Amino acid sequence: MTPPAGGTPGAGTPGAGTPGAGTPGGATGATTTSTTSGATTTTTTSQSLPSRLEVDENDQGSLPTPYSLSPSHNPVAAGKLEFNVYNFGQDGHTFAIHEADGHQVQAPVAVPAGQSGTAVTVNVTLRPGTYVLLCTLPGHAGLGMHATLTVQ
Ligand SMILES: [Cu+2]
Repeated sequence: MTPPAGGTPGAGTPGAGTPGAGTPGGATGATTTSTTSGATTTTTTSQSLPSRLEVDENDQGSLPTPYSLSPSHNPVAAGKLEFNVYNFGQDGHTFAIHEADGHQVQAPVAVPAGQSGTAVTVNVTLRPGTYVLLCTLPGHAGLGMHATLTVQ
């Protein structure tokens, strides 16, 4: 299953707010009560969270943490998730998912060097919780190649 080259555009579909088809005349229509009761928007619906994300691995940053692993979205929705992992480094890496306690939920998948234009796709179903995305090669996570992902 090789995804088409060109890379999936970074999600971010702007919320095209469906205009509320203005049916005129309706006196007893749905009254839209705007609940603007605070500055911060609390996440209530998990439906709006993405279930597909990109993960960028790199090994060419600057010291002391030259390695990095960055998910494009966080948090993400629970359930079936599609991780598209890219390697912008010069060495091969892996991609694995652990639970917060270290229990492995996704075995390491190789993400070879040169994998910067085409993603290695990993499909996994995750329950709500906190997970660690990481490269499992010796020392790499310690050099920065890991990230915490919230699934809700
Ligand atoms: Cu690595």
